[in-house]
This record gives sequence, C-alpha cells and structure tokens, in this order.
Amino acid sequence: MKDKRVIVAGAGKSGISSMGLLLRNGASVILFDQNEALDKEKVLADIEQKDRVEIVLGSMSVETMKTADLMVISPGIALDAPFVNRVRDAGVPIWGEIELAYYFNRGRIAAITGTNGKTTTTTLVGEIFRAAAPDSLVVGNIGTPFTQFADDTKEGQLIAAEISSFQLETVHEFHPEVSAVLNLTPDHLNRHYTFENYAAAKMRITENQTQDDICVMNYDDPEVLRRAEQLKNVKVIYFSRLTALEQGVFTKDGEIIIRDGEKEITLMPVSEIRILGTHNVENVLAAAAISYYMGISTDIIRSTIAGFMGVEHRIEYVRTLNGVDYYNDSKGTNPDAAIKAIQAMQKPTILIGGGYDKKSSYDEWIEAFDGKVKFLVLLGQTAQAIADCARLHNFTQIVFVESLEEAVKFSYDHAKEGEAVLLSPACASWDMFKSYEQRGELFKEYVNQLEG
Ligand code: UMA
Repeated sequence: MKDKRVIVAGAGKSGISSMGLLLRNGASVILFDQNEALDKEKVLADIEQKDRVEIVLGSMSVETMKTADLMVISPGIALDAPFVNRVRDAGVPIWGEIELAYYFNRGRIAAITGTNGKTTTTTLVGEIFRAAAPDSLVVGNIGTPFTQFADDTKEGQLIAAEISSFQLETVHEFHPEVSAVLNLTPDHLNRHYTFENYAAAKMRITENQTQDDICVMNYDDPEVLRRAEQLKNVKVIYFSRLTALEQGVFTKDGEIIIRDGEKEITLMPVSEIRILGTHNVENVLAAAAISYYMGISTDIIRSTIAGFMGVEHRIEYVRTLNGVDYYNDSKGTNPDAAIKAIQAMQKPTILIGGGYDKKSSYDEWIEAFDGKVKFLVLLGQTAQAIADCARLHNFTQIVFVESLEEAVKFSYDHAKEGEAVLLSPACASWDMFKSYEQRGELFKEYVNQLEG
C-alpha cells in the first residue's frame, strides 16, 4: 500500500481503523463521510500521520475520486449509493474493510456468519482459541474492526472473525480456513432488497475456499442446507441438534458427538452447556465444529464450553436472590431475539419488555410465552402497543411502569422462589437509554442492589 492514495468511505469504527492501517503502511488517505456535521479535529484526534489525510465531508468530486487507487468502504454504506456508483465508474476498485484486513493478515481465520448467534458463537470460538493460544484475536462485526490488528498478525495466529452480510458484499480474495453459516432468516432487507440477495451475500464467506478448507453449515436450517448442498469448492461439515450425522458435530442421547472419518468422539453432555436455550446448543455445536477443524484439542474445546457463561446482555445470568433467578437480555432488541430468550426460560417468569418503537409486530413473541409468563411488565414507547397485542392474544397479566428501576422493584416484590425475572424488551433502547448496553448495565445494577 506504500504511496497508494486510498479513499476510505465512512468515518465510523471501520473507517477510522482502516485509515490507521493504511497510514501505518505508507498510504495516503482521503477520508470521506456523507455526514457534513462530523468534527474533523475529533476524527483525526488519535491519528499521528495527519499530513497524509484529507477529509472530505458531504460529497466528493469526481476529480478527487479519479486521483484514488482504491476505495475501502465501510459496511454500513450501501453499494448502490450514488457516490459509490461514481467511484466505480471512475474505475477505482472497491474493497470492504474485511478485504483490506485480509490483504495484510498472516493469521489463520475462522469466519462466522449467519442471521442469529454470530456474536455468541464468535465469542465462544474466540475463548476456545485463547485457551489454546493467548495471542488469538476476536474481530469483525462483533465490534473490533479486523483492520485494527491485521497488519500486526503473525503466521499461525488464530483469529475468530464475525462477518456480516454487509462486510461480505465487498470481499474479493477473503479466504478463511474455516467458515461457518449458522442460519439464514430474512434480515436487512432494506439493504439487500430480497432474501435471496441477503443469503447470497452470506454464502460469499465460502467463495474463495478450496477443498483444503472447511465450511461449517447448519444441517437443521433448510435455507442453509439447500445452499450447502450446492457447494462444490469446499469441504462442508454439518452440525445438527436434531439428527445424528454420519459426519459432523451433533447431539445424540444427551451428548455432543464429533464424527470425523472413522473417529467418533463424545465431547461432553449437552447438560454441561451453561448458556440457555436450544439456539445456544446450536451455537455451541457450531463453535465446537469450527474449533475442532481449526485443530484445537477436544480437551480445550470441552473445558471452554463448560465454562462459557455467554455474552453480556444476551440471556445473561445476573444473580439468584430468594430463590429467584434474574436474567439480563437487554440485547433482545427485536421480537425474534426476545422469542429465543423466553423460549429459553424453564421457570415461571416475570418478563420486563418494551422500549423504542421500530414498528415491529409482537404477535409471535406473545405466542411464544407458552404459559410461562407470570407478569408482563411494560415500559417505554411501545408499552401500550405491546399491551394491546398481548390482550388480543388473551394475555392480561400486564403491568405498566415508568422506569426500569420500578420494573425491577415490581418483579422483586412479585417473584416467588423457583421463578425467574427476565429483562428481554423485544425493542431497541433508544427511547429511554443511550444503548442496549446501558439498559442492561442499569438492570444489573438495580438487581444487584436488591437485598434478600
Ligand atoms: N456513512 C456514510 N454514508 C452512508 C452510511 C454511513 O457516509 O451511506 C458514514 C456515517 O456517517 C458514519 C460511518 O459511515 O460516520 C459509519 O460507518 P458504518 O455504518 O459502517 O459503522 P462502523 O462504525 O464502521 O461499524 C461497522 C459495523 N456497522 C454496520 O455494519 C452498520 C458494526 O456492526 C461493526 O461492529 C463495526 O463496523 C466493526 O467491524 C454493527 C451492526 O449493526 C454492530 N452490524 C449489523 C448487524 O450486526 O446486524 C450488520
């Protein structure tokens, strides 16, 4: 990249990190962002090589575009944005942030995609890698751009990468040693337009793989299975929660089994998995398969899975007080995610929900209550809409509160020994909080302040 002139589109996490990598490696950067209100000084605050950066905000002239050798685009920018078309027309190659990272990478990549479970699976794979080799990395859509570390990676270093459909749209050479597609259900259709396009973007994770590589696919998901069966270039290894496979990783009689050629390994009892819900059994099977085919010992895989408590804010166990279990699922920011959380509950549950209005439909969520919800405690913008929907489904144990603290207090007062309290809002947090993280932190704080 030395002496190359590169447009970096988007001055968010990916863009700033890409710019840093490019500057460290001798390129000059035109940092472009369509948000005219960005504070240029703040953007450059931590950048040493400011003399090699030009910041362009709002719009970029075709003359400027033509001076570039390459454009590195952030995942949040749609590829059919008019300025992207102009850059393309100017003959400038377009790479995604992941492609740029891959260009510099020397490590061994396990790349994980899918609609749900990516973060949990990537985190678990990362923990397994770290138990095997402390210098392992966890990067990607999970929140740490790959470009932050790519040029510092070493031969053989283990890398767990969560990769989104947005990131996969702009790969060219990106070639993981092990890839995984966890599941496919419609998402991000405002960007990809059709489910077919979205699924095709996800499947690009296998695009450059060869028969020497492994692609881990969910046998139980018909949309994944159908596409996996068409893959010719790469060796497919399935995982299944429902079927004992001839080859692959699956559950049978309460055990997790790995069948690899003639070998059959009983990894561990399913009951030792500490993260709740059948969807998490799938995430664990995928993580076990990915790690096994990255060459990690089964002892390390087993002990890391047994110690894995999950990802913060996802059905996260907080504490047990007076025989009542408290769980934080603040990351349950849409009905689909909240369905997984309530399905995971094994006890009568006081459910705290409601939040920012994304105009979701709550019917399926309410139907998933399945007699388990003792009270539905509602707050935020969507409280009334959820209550109306619940009543339509003949669920009437509804309580309105003004604050999260009040919700916790109500739950504490009404939960009995052997029951659970679950914050799983099915809505984003932005009506009352800065982020789902803040909402989850506050919930935990209030719960930890309760006295037995
Ligand atoms: N921008 C434009 N034009 C546009 C869109 C954005 O100029 O049309 C500018 C914005 O003004 C802003 C910058 O681009 O300054 C933001 O770039 P970005 O949206 O790509 O965000 P990053 O901060 O770089 O974060 C991205 C991922 N965001 C998206 O894919 C939308 C993060 O995933 C990821 O953690 C991060 O890179 C590090 O790899 C977030 C996400 O929501 C968590 N991902 C989606 C998901 O998980 O469902 C895919």
